[in-house]
Amino acid sequence: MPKSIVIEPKRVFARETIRFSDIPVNAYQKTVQEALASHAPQDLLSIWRDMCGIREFESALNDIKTKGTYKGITYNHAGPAHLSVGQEAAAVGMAFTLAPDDHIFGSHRSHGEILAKGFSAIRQLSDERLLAIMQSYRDGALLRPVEKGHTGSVQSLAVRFFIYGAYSEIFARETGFNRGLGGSMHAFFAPFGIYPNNAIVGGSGSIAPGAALYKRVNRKPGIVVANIGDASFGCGPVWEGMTFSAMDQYRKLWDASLGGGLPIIFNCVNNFYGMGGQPFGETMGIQSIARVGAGVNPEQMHAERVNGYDPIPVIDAFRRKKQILLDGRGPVLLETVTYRISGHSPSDASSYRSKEETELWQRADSIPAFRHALVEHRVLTEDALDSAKAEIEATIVAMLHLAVDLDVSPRVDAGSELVGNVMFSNQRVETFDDRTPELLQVLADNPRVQQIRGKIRTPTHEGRPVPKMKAYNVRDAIFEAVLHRFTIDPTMIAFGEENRDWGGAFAVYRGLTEALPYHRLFNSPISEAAIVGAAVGYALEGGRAIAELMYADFMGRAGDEIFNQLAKWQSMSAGQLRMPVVLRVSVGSKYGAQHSQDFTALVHHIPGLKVVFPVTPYDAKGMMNSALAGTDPVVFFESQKVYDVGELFVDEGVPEGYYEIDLSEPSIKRAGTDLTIATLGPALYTAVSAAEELHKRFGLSAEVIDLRTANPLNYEPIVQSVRKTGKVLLVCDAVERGSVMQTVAANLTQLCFDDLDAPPVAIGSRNWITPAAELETLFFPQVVWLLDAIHERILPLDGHQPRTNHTLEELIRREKSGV
Ligand SMILES: Cc1ncc(C[n+]2csc(CCOP(=O)(O)OP(=O)(O)O)c2C)c(N)n1
Ligand SMILES: [Mg+2]
Repeated sequence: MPKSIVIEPKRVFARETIRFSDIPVNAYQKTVQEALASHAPQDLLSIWRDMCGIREFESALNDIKTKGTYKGITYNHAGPAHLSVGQEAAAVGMAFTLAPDDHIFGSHRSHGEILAKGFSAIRQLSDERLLAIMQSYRDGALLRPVEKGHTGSVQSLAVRFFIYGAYSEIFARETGFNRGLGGSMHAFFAPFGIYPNNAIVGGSGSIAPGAALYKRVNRKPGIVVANIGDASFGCGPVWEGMTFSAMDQYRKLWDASLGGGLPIIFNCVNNFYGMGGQPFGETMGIQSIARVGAGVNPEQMHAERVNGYDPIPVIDAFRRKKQILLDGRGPVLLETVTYRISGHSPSDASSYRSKEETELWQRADSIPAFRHALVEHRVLTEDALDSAKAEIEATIVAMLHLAVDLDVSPRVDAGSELVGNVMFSNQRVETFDDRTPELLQVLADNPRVQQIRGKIRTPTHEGRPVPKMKAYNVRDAIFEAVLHRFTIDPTMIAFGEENRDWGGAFAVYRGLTEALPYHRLFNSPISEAAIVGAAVGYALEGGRAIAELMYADFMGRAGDEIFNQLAKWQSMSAGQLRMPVVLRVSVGSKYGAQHSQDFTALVHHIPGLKVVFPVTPYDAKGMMNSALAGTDPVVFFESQKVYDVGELFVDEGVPEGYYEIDLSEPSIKRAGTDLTIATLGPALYTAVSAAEELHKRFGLSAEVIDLRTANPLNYEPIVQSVRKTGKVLLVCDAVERGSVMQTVAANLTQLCFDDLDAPPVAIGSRNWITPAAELETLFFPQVVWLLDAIHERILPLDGHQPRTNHTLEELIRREKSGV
């Protein structure tokens, strides 16, 4: 059933006023006495201890970084250290109310948040659970060094473990949370609800909504907090993430039992600075980040600005905001005001602010201020505070000692293939949960399933080619594979622009609307960054997602999410996280310069992505099946030129049942002996036509190989073919400069050097904009180009009169002029 949200002109044009409500600023007005009385003294002591711990952790790091020594420990730390001295109250207040099931995502300046959340989780988890985590996490690699000589409680052991893991991670040690592959800006520890921290400013803004989405769709407990800086509110993806989180459909169209609005708090850690730029008064006009909420939804994201220089108002705010999320009324925007006393990094000379200003904030420093309040109001004695402080500081120094010691905390073996081995998880997971997948109908009743049943899946029928209308095509193949996985894996969701009702941008999903509830298939805002980012967050939490970008051309809008997020979290977690995301991108034609680009080369260049481009129904179904059973991010290119094409190469036809195709395997589409033509994308069909002409006109037998994939790619069958033929032409529809085929040509030159009669030649589209549909034959490789290129550069064709210029002089001319 399509949704029916009727738009009535009469209502739309009725006179009205859009009203905003007041946004509270520093609403917490309890007296210090009242504030302290609302917490147990033991909790207040923990808060104090945590703040002191963070301060010590960061101060030690600052000294190590700037002086190479701290309390007798010497070490030269090469990596970054973005410190949060001054921001401790904000971090501890944020973490205080969060349960281990509540997940935080953060920024490059997250050490304080990580520690605060870790300490908070340690206090809440049972000894058994803590031991189980420490013993199982990386098979006890972080536990062994810290349990030696330890005689205290399990909780104190966990504190040692946690601080040690954090320092080790920062110092790129094998004993770090993520074997040092994350490092200072990306450190995280999922068992305590600490999810990836992001060196891309605002990076968590588009990912954390996916984590909240996971919690809703899969009915998991807990909320999600995205801790992002004030300056990150200038980032498009942050706005997209908020818009995505505030979609009406969660509360208006989704099943109420799922819990309503996304359970996410965008927590702006407002320290008034980017690095040196000031969002208020200089680089933005917002004046207060809380104001942003008013632009996002009628609830104004329940936005509020709180004093983050005191942990108590922050705790109060988080408690209230968490309840809003649990009531299904999210998302929430919180502006937690604090100040970064430390520089942006230890090399920062603070040239952008006055000494007087820093001193003002130092005088108001939350740590001595909190101590003063506790002592003055006789909540805790100076002795109790001092000994808690001394204890945590001693632990931190001891853990720093262990972490810098190369014997205790070695680096990963330099000669090992560790990084290479964790770029992909290469697993096969049938389903990420054993719940019964939610479907709206028996598949036999689905109109699309019924329609496909009547189609012909073989290249010919009763001796004749199959008419287009009757052919089982690429569109059907992708649909079948997607529908199959929806019936197996209850966590699987698909979303993107026009995915529901419309049937997916090019009708690939037609029929899915009838089969799936809203939360498994939904329309997103036109927010490519949030679409990919949410899929990343969803996968990091343990679900499978298919995100769709309507045209490959729009990948730029999701550049960070594709290049820095989707591609990197598996390896930055040292293989502990998986990324089961299929990103469908459709390559257009006929729509000109901004709707017709094949960007395989861009993504193929980025380590950490699988990149495939099937163009036949058999390949599309088998490869989508593999992608959807895997655990790696797959950028799944589809060509609008071939959505309607039936199977032409597999005589037995496309199986109705399930099968998989190895995502690294090229496919020989036509056997031959004189010349190899390898293709990627719809150029396969151009190559097949060229092969036919070569045969008809010149009696040559060309072997046509469809790579089907750009990465990973098994070169063996290609090398075998080229060794046999001694000649190879490589063709794709992407612009020729820097194309995947140029990489393949360069590799084949080395792999087959002794067997080649001519250098490998790569043909692509011209290095131009894609012109109008009427002019496309000037742009995309044509059959005649292939023949001309073979004639000029590989094998003179008897009597052939070239019509296009593929000479080497022309190559030089084009390169020189940059086109
Ligand atoms: C996309 C991006 N642009 C620029 C940078 C460089 N950079 C690192 S931190 C920073 C300032 C961030 O300010 P804010 O978001 O307020 O966080 P804060 O550093 O104050 O915690 C900049 C510009 C980056 N890491 N990522
Ligand atoms: Mg800032």
